[in-house]
Amino acid sequence: MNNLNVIAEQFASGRTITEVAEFGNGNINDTYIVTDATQEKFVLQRINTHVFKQPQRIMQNMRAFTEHVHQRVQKESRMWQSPRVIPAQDGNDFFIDPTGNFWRAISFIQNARSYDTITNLAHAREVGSALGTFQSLISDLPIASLADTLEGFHITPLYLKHYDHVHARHKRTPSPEVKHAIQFIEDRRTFAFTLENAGLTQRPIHGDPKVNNVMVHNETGKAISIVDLDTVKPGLVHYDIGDCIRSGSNPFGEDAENWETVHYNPEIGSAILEGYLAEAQAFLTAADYEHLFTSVRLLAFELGLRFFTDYLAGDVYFKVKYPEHNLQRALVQFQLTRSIEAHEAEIRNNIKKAISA
Ligand code: GN1
Ligand code: MG
Repeated sequence: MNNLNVIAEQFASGRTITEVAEFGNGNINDTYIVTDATQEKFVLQRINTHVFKQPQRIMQNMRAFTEHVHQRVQKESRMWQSPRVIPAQDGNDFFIDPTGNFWRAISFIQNARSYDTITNLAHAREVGSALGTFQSLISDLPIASLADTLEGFHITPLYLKHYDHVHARHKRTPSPEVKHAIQFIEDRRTFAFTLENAGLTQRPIHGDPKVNNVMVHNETGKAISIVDLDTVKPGLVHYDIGDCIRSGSNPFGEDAENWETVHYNPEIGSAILEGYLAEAQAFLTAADYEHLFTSVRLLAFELGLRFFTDYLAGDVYFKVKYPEHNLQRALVQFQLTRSIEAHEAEIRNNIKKAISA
């Protein structure tokens, strides 16, 4: 028996564990799928406490919103599932192992899967609709009831400040690709402040609604859940819709082999937006609509900035599979940003059409 089995048993209420297998491809936490002797499954995760410095806050938030979401889903008879927290043997909703690692378990969404990239336009609409549904289900939670699980998350000016700090200390001679990234950032300094300076209202948000966090039912093809709830906290709904569209509209994905070929697909972008607005129109305001285009452009730029900074810092935040991984990821997001910029008029037009539909 290895350590992972012993840890999984903490959450298994005495059932025999038959398998613990790596699951998904998260960039921060380590995720495993645990199977017991009756073929029941649950998800076991080691929270990266270098990133989430107060992981108890994540569990505190999960307690607050999961119950709320379940009640609303029942009342509104929605086809929607939200992962539940599985308590550890001692009754806590986490387990700290002897070496200080922070573990938690959540229920597995049955009969569903996620995809790393959009498979067709119906899938794109489902991804947008999942984000709208989730935001709607938590929209009536007071933001004061949610703790800040990750300070500064999605505040682009703070990422820029951190980049300046790291860049100033970086001593290696820049390669042509690094020079390109540095110039790309320089050209968008003012832009980095647009959303934070817009005076928008904070609401409960998901924080990480990328394509592979949306669970699609195996038979119906309908989105039935959105997972990865660690960054549900107060924020701007724009971070969410911007992130969702930047993630879905890039058909080659975040790990595209050749970053120069990366582009924004306008049909996918519009389909995500349509799916989203069908749910979100009920709670969005005119001021919110004004900044939708900015959010798509900004979230792609911001993620590129975050990857690039981490590359310069020596890969201390995102897990990497090879030495230049964070640089490649950054170049992909910057190329996507450039393509989003080239499609500005069309995207703005599609937003107008989607709103009036
Ligand atoms: C991280 O760990 P993962 O893959 O769920 C990151 C997101 C990024 C994403 C890019 C807490 O999410 O903000 O958009 O990588 N999460 C955190 O793939 O920083
Ligand atoms: Mg995540």
